[in-house]
Amino acid sequence: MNDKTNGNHIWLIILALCLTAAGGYALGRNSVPDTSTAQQQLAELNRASMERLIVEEGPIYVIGHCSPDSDTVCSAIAYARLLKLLGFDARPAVSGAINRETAYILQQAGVQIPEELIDASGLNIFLVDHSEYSQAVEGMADAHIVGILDHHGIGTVSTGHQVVYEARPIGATATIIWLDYLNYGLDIDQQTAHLLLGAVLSDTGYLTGGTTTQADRQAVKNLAELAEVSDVDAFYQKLHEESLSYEGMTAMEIIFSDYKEYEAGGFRFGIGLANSINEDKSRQLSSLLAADMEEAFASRNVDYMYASIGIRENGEKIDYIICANELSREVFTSAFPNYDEFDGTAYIFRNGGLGRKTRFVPVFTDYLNAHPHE
Ligand SMILES: [Mn+2]
Repeated sequence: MNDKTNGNHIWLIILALCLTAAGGYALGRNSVPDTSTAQQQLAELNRASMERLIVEEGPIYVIGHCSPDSDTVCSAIAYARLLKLLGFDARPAVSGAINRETAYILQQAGVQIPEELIDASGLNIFLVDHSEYSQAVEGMADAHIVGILDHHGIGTVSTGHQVVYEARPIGATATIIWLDYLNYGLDIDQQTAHLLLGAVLSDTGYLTGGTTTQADRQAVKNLAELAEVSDVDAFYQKLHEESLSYEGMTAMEIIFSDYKEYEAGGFRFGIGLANSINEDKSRQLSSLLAADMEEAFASRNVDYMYASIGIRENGEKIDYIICANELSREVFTSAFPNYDEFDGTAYIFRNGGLGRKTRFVPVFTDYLNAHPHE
């Protein structure tokens, strides 16, 4: 190799290093690279598409579902910040007390618990993580819905006027928000990154859940950098421990800590989720919950009610399903005749379990629609 070629090589290497550094910096900062006018133009067009958001007098409240989980709460805060960056008067809100896991994420991120909204009537509302009146705060039917951001099936909420409606079949609403920041060319601050990271980890079970996509994996990588969380494993471990801690909670509080209601075929049904570390603990928890299921059922206006206890052992998902009463049991076993075991209290689903979003609700909804209310 002569000197000239060698010199060229060095310059090429220096150029490549500069480009890599610039690209890395731009990605790390989550901003649109200066070199890409096409991307800048796209970001401007995306921002422009939000200009005519139809807002009535007063602020926009960004709010998730009742029995709020980490995805719902963190998404509300992160999306309210995005709307503010776009020039709107937006405020995050919650519908009910937050759980331990969410409290831990907020505390780590250094963010306050959003204000609690009791009644949505007459307010501008941007819904995140749900589109179902039965899961929404009181008065939603009389609210002015300005937008919906979700990763579930299309619910009952409807409007006559134009809205922002963005739904994607991915692991977390927080991942959609991460994508929106990218698409609008907006920077994600460290606090927001911390919130979104916690939410994606929580909703995807650290990227192991059935709804996880490449977008969720990339979001976790990027958000961990922006949040300066160097040990994601340890952060998730702590979240998981908090989510498993039912210390000092009554059976009723556990049943309703992550509880959602649905409508299908003229019926209403509710499913509460709980977590456990192994099958022994699941059996203990299922007898504790079973004792109060009738009372839980009586406290809500539903036709059927269930509690589901999930375990993730060596990457395998197992679910224990408890029926509130005889009628709930009859319909359940007709819709799901292929359970692996019934231990006298719970129907056990091994080999992937019976995920609420991925299997339980879609299959049960189809069943009820095929056997509607007389
Ligand atoms: Mn979610």
